[in-house]
Amino acid sequence: MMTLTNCLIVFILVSVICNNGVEAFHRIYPDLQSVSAHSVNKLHRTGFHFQPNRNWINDPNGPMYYKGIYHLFYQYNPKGAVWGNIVWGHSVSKDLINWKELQPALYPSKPFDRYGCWSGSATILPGKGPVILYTGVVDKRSNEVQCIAVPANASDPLLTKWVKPDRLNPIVTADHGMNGSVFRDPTTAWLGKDGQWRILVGGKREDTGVAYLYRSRNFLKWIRAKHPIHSAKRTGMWECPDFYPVSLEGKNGLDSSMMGNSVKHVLKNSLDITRYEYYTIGTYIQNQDKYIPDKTSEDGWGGLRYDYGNFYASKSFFDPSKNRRIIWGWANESDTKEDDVKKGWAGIQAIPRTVWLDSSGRQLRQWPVEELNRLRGKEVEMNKQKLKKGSYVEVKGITAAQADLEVTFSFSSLDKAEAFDPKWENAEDLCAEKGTKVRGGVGPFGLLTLASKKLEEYTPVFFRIFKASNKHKILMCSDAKSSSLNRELYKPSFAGFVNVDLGNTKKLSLRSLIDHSVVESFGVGGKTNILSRVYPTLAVKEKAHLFVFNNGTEQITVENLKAWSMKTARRN
Ligand SMILES: *[C@@H]1O[C@H](CO)[C@@H](O)[C@H](O)[C@H]1NC(C)=O
Ligand SMILES: *[C@@H]1O[C@H](CO)[C@@H](O)[C@H](O)[C@H]1NC(C)=O
Ligand SMILES: *[C@@H]1O[C@H](CO)[C@@H](O)[C@H](O)[C@H]1NC(C)=O
Ligand SMILES: *[C@H]1O[C@@H](CO)[C@H](O)[C@@H](O)[C@@H]1NC(C)=O
Repeated sequence: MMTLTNCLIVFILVSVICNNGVEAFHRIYPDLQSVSAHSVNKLHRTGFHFQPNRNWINDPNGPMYYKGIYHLFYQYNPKGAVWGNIVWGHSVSKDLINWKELQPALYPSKPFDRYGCWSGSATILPGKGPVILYTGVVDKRSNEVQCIAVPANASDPLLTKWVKPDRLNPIVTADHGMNGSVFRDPTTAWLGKDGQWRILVGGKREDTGVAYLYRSRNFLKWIRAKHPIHSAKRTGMWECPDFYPVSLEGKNGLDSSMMGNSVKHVLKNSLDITRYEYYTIGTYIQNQDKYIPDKTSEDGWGGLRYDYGNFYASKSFFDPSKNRRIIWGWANESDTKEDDVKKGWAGIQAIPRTVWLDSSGRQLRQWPVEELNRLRGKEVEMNKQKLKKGSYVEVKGITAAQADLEVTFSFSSLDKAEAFDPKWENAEDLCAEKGTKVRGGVGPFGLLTLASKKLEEYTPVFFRIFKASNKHKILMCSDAKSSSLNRELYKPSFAGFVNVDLGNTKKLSLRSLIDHSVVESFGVGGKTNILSRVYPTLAVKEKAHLFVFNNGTEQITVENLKAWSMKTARRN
């Protein structure tokens, strides 16, 4: 007898096979997208990472701080746990951690967004209040236009109701010669010294990724600049561009319109081909509206990443209440569509991260917003714990499935570091090849998170140090290979290199946020970050364990480790 679930699986397989390719991720599951979530399976739901009460979410949209309230919108399917029926879900918070879910803010209601209200951004107009620019999908062939929505009542701090003025919309359409089906995701606007507002819209010309620039004097009538602000060959569609200034001094964030000598700019794009995000740091020449990445900042998929794991379609905003810039990023599931339908939900947002320019000027750093620390409960510590080759020690006394942990490891010598083979360009391949099981010289050492007691399952987050011709190469991995006994999962060996000089200090630090089906890690003060989605079968709830380990010949010392049980954030 065929159960309902089996029927669903057959439907999914058929619809996957028959889907001969809209955009890589805008996959359509006609049979599933309106299968409503009857119940929500809590086993792997997060305790403090944002997710709505049920159903599918993807990109964070229009984050902002307004009248004392943080607003987060997100691509949301109100009818089911796979992508489809896309509206702007809306949640509000006073602290970026505890959230209240409101009614969707934008949903298809007009000819210019009949087939979807896709991603976009908020801009707060001085003296007037917020406006939203978003992508409307006008037809089944995914022709996209840019639209404007304004609050029905800008005095309402919750901004519950939004209107889309007919006489203005759409505000931007693809010009002749542009491809309207790859034309989306308007940025927050910034105001130039010449009194004109500017926005970017992501696009593609043949295989060249493009960030189109538009200008407006009144925010209503927008004209495309002759040249895009930037483009790069062989990078494919640029989704969700983000463009903002960072300060050369200190960690403070800047308003998007800030210019001057003490400022660099960041351009981030989400590459639809790889489904990862990349950024460059560079110079913005405003009178020519040109952005030139620094020589040390590469365009495309050899470039820098916010996160070397599961993190996409991110968007930043300036928070004037604490003078910081914060980025939100979406982390999709690593399980199957069938699992998602069964569990009634899919997609989370990463912990909001403060972002600033590293003192080297060559990369960004990120750190969980300080408000997260308020969820820290019971604390345990470990000091000067020696880890010989092959040893592991349990961090006991906290809820290991819902925890925050900060640790500093030290070692006295780098002599035993393995030689680095220059052909290991790809950190992920190297992590997959060596993992935690191939013994090394200095490392692998780090954490075993979401581990079952006898290590049938675990998600290791660790470092491994190599000696290259003129310096050391530090690999950071978050390896999902052994994370679950369930075979039907995507289990990548996510990894990145960390740019750090070990010369004097011989120390490496790590912070990991562990949250049932997420391990979100920040290496060396947020220089290299990796978010993994994992679904243990044994290491769940109170059966999850946490260890520190060393599988290299060089002895490692846990200088200091602090770990906290994390309370559950309020979400209703
Ligand atoms: C607008 O919102 C404010 C603040 O919530 C409220 O006092 C006012 O009555 C609202 N105006 C309308 C027309 O609803
Ligand atoms: C426009 O882009 C879509 C999506 O990449 C592609 O399938 C289509 O062929 C493009 N159309 C033209 C005219 O280049
Ligand atoms: C450490 O290496 C040994 C030998 O390869 C292996 O059996 C063991 O599983 C490794 N430890 C971890 C935590 O992977
Ligand atoms: C998240 O899911 C995995 C497994 O299905 C895909 O391989 C990724 O491409 C996907 N990521 C995004 C950003 O869509």
